[in-house]
Formats: sequence, C-alpha cells, structure tokens
Amino acid sequence: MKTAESEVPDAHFTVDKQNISLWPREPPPKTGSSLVLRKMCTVRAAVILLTLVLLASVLLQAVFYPWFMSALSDGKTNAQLLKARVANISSLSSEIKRNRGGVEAAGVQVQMVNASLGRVHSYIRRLETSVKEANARIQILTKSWEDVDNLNTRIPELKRDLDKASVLNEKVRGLQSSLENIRKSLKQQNDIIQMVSQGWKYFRGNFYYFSRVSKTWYSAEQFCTYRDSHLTSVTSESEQEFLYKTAGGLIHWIGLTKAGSEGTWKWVDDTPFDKVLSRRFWIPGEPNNYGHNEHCTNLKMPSLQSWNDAPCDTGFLFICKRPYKPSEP
Ligand code: 2F8
Ligand code: CA
Repeated sequence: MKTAESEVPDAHFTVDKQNISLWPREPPPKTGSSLVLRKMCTVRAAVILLTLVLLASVLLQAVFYPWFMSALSDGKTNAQLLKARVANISSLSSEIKRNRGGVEAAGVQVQMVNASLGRVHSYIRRLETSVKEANARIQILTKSWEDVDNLNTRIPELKRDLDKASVLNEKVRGLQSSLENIRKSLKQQNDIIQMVSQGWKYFRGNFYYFSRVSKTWYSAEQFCTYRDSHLTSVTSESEQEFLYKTAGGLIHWIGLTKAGSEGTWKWVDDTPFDKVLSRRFWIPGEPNNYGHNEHCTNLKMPSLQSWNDAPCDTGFLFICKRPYKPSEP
C-alpha cells in the first residue's frame, strides 16, 4: 500500500510556510478491507467490461464478418473492374490520340459534307419548286385531258355532224356552182341587153350590127373597127342562115375580100377561110369578078347561096361582128 501511495505524484508543497496544493486535497486514505474490496470491485468491473467487449467483438465479427468479407470481395471485384476500366480507358485514350488526326480529317470531311448538304438542300429546294410547277402544269394538263376526254366522247356525234356537214357542204358547193352559173348567165344577159340596146343582135356567142346607112367596103370596115368589131365572117351554115334572114333581102357587105397579088379570098377578121364550106354560100355563077373589079363580097340574096363579089368602092349596107367576151365581174 505504501508503494501505491508513493506512485501518486506529490502535488502539495509549502511556500513561505503556506501550504500550496495543485488539486484539492484528497480525502484521507481509507483504511484496510475497504480498499481491497474496492480494488476487487474494480477488477471485476474491468473483467466484466472486457468480457462484454469480447462478447461484443465476437458478436460483431459473427454479424459483420460475412458482410465485411462480401464487401471486401466486392471491393476487390470493383477494384479489378476499375483496373480493367482504367486499362480500357488508357487503351481508349491511346486510341483517341491515334484517331485524333482521323477525327480532324473527319471534321474537314464533315465540313465538306455540310457544304455539300447545303448545296443538296438548295438543289432540293429548287427541285421542290420545280415539282410544284410541274404539279401545276400536271393539273392544267389533267384539266386539258378531261376536256380531251369529253371531246373524245363527243367524237361519234361530231363525226355524224361532220358527215351531215359534208353532205350540206356538197349541196352548198352545188348551189354555189349554180349561183355562179346564174350570175354568169345574168351577166351575159345584161351584157347582151346593153349591146342590144345599142342596136346589136346576139347569135351564138357573137354580136352583129346591121347598118342603116350604106358605105364602101373599106369605110364600112373602119366603122366596125371603131366599135371593136370587123365586117362579119361566116363560119357555119347556121350563121349564114341567121345573116341572110336578118338582112331582110337587102344587100350587105360582109368581111370577105381578095388580098395580095395571088388574089385569094380572106376574112378581114383573120378567120381562116374554108373554101369548101364557102362553095355552099356563093350565088351560082359567083364569084365572077364582073368587070375585073370585084374584090369584095356581099350578101345579095335571101338564101343560103347569097354571096356575090362586087366592086369594093360601091356603097352598100354592111354587117359588123364582135365576138362576145364576158367582162370581169
Ligand atoms: O349578073 C350578075 C352580076 O350582076 C351585077 O352586074 C351587072 C353585079 N354587079 C354589082 O352588083 C355591082 C355583079 O357583081 C354580078 O355578078
Ligand atoms: Ca359578082
């Protein structure tokens, strides 16, 4: 016991006869059995406490060891995974470094692609505009096509109408032709009326003027030419008949005269002389060139055989002849 007290530091000392203490004075030590008892209690308490701590430790280990081991295992696994990921990241980093050039090139290509895409978008917009225009035209064409369809359905009807129109057209042409003939006929009749009103007579396409005054053959021809005609020629029996009948038995000069040194008969209006035909129209015994001075011809008798040669400077009535030439409408 003496030893235990000596192990406690002495914190009480005296200065100038005054007691100085660093902490309160302990009560005076207890004596004998209480101290032992007290120490035993302390030991027991310590043992109990240690036992409890030990039990608690065992209990905690029993409870948390599996969890701890599992956590440890998980930690290892996670560490391995993390290590693998780190390795993978490292590999990826290397790969990224290697690919950085490629990425930059790809960036350039992306820019080019973007530019191309811009052009493509512009082209697409133009195409859209074109498509819209084409659609508008298609609508117009569709409308036109509908019109064509409608017309197609009407084709049979139109064909029938066309056939009718063709028949009518043919009739109209016939009528037009008839009208034209009528118009020409009316024009001809009008021309004839005009000439007749001036003293001319019409026979088969020619106008004839029977004079009321006598003239020599040459003066008579001058009279005729002044009126766009000549002394008449005779080219057929019907004309001869018309002339002698209209002459009324009076002697009239006609356009037959001898010309040139040969003294052959010629028509003054240049109608070819038909010697054979003319033989039917001379008075029998004529032409006799009576007095060797008869170079012109007249109608002397009221018959087919009515021609006589006579002196050209003798005065007789005369007959002018003008072919009918239809004037322009
Ligand atoms: O006898 C025919 C003869 O008659 C007349 O002469 C006398 C005629 N003369 C005249 O008409 C001028 C002839 O021509 C005619 O041949
Ligand atoms: Ca004669």
